[in-house]
Amino acid sequence: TRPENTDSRCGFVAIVGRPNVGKSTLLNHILGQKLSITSRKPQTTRHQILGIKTEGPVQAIYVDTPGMHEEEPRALNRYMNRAASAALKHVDVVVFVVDRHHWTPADEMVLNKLTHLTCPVILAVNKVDKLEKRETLLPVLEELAAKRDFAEIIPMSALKDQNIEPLEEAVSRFLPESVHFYPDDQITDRSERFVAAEIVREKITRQLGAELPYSVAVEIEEFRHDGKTLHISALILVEREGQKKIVIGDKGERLRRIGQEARADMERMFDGKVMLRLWVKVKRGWADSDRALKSLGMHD
Ligand code: GDP
Ligand code: MG
Ligand code: K
Repeated sequence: TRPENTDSRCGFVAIVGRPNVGKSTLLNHILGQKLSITSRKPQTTRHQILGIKTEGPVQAIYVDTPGMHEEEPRALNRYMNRAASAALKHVDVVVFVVDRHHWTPADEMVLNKLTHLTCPVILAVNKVDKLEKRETLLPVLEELAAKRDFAEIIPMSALKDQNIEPLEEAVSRFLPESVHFYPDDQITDRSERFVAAEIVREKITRQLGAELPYSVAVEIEEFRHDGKTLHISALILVEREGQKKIVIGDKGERLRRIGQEARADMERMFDGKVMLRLWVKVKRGWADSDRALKSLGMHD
């Protein structure tokens, strides 16, 4: 926190949008760090993540909501929907991310959840790098503008880092005057353990793609610094024996690759030598059980 002065601003920013529009990619670019995992598969963001960006007098605290999507009977999806709605209640600005090339029923659903919000909603029209003709953008923007009274409409590309700065400027204009809630050098409220687990989960998702649904959880069993090296043991929980085989791969090759890639990221993130050990265990039906979710720390 800094002493109160008139230009000091601070507030919460929710990034919302259906799965796969680029919310995590955007957050990662804004923060310049790998805090929120991204992949081609929807629903990879299970937790509500705070990423803190302080620039001079402005501190923006970003909440990356899990993808909003149709109700599904499984406990995991119920949890994700609750988390998504809860995230919107106490924010100062909402960034609604959509894909420039199609508006879907899922976008409509997210828009409906924004109906009663009184805070400004900025529409971020993402993936404009995929536009073949620039002139096709204008009619799309006009069509989107008619859907709600947006505070700003900003075409951008999270992936190619196009127009992200104007988006951040728009966000900071809508943040209230306030002292900063976090120290200016803090980038997340998440523990290093949490970040370690997210890194492992990202590598699994990237390696396995469509072979594995979102039925993988990672628990950090050991996180210990011995003065020279950071020792991390992570338990990978899957739902079925067959999934365990897939994660481990032929002669352990896949698990080894997941470990190598995760360790490289961890050494960058934690700025030092990391010794990483991975275990795979079958925990039957964990995605179906509310109790199991609670034991994994995923409850609201
Ligand atoms: P989320 O589910 O909304 O968090 O979406 P992600 O950030 O995980 O992104 C989903 C996919 O879209 C990934 O393959 C990203 O690389 C891709 N993506 C995100 N932003 C852009 C963009 O601006 N342009 C293009 N071409 N792809 C993007
Ligand atoms: Mg995401
Ligand atoms: K995703």
